Amino acid sequence: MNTNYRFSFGPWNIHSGADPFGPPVREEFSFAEKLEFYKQLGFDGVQFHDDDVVSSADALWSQQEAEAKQMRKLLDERGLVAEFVAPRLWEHPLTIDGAITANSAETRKYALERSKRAVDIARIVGAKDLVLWPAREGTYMREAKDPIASVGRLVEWMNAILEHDKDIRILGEMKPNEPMDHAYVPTTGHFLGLASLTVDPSRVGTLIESAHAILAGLDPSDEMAYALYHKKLWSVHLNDQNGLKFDEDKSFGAVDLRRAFNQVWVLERANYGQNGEFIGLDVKALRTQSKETSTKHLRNSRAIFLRLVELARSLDAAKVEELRAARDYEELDLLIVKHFIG
Ligand code: GLO
Ligand code: MG
Repeated sequence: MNTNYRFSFGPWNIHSGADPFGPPVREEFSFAEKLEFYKQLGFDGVQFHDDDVVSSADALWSQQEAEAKQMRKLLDERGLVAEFVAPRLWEHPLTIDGAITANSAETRKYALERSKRAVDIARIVGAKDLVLWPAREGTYMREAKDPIASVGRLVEWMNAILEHDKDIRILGEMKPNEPMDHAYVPTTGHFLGLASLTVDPSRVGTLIESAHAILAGLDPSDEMAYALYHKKLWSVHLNDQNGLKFDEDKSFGAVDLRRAFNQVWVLERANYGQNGEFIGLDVKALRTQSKETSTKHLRNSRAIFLRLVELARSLDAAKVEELRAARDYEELDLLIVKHFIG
């Protein structure tokens, strides 16, 4: 049993509260200030986008290299580790209609070169994983791109990354929609199918985000179990989601405690974390929070996770087996609910 969970989050999880319908509502903490929150809140791992590490993804390598080394120093001094680097391929003027699957050859070239740079940056900050969240790799309308070619382009991108660096691992973080209407590779299962087509499937795995599974109409704990059976669950983005809306990134367990419990239970049973995997959070503070109270969602998500670990461990496993054998799921239902409400 893993008794020593390690937690991570990204600097974007402390934010100024802007949404598509309104501007920021609180002043942004500087990156230096954000870094100080990690240990204070009980976190050891930092998740990065490439341009969280370097000031510009388009700058010269000499500048990026110096900035990445400086970041490594800041992490080392604070006893923090970089969990992963994700190339932020969805904000650049060239990637308005996607990056890896864009119709424009110039854009696809940009996406690949930038992603290779992200791998080089990962190496310097000490992260062994590159996360691919294919934000705009889909369409607003079916006729806009060639869907078969698009799938192939994702495989070609993975192959080029795997060949660029012999140690890097790629973690696909799949999401069915938003910002696009439909993503080409909407779920973990889709992604693992593609992973098997790459030049080195042993270096391609997944990061599963609770909200993304829910948006796909799936149960996050079953998605995690599926990846765990494949030995491909290399990170998670725990959070919560109130049904089929925009990606809410609510605090873990804040909407559906039982659904959160089942994620913890499946991670516990698989001894998740034994190979250094992080409990990553991808949570957003509600827009209504003040600046001073805008890190509570991180504190709360971590605390809820740890409380659910206790509940997973104190659940009467023999009783669960007995009720499974008797096929008395009404009684099992009550056992679980009583375990929650005492
Ligand atoms: C958005 C994603 C996003 C990623 C991050 C790292 O829906 O969850 O926050 O997790 O960019 O790849
Ligand atoms: Mg995420």
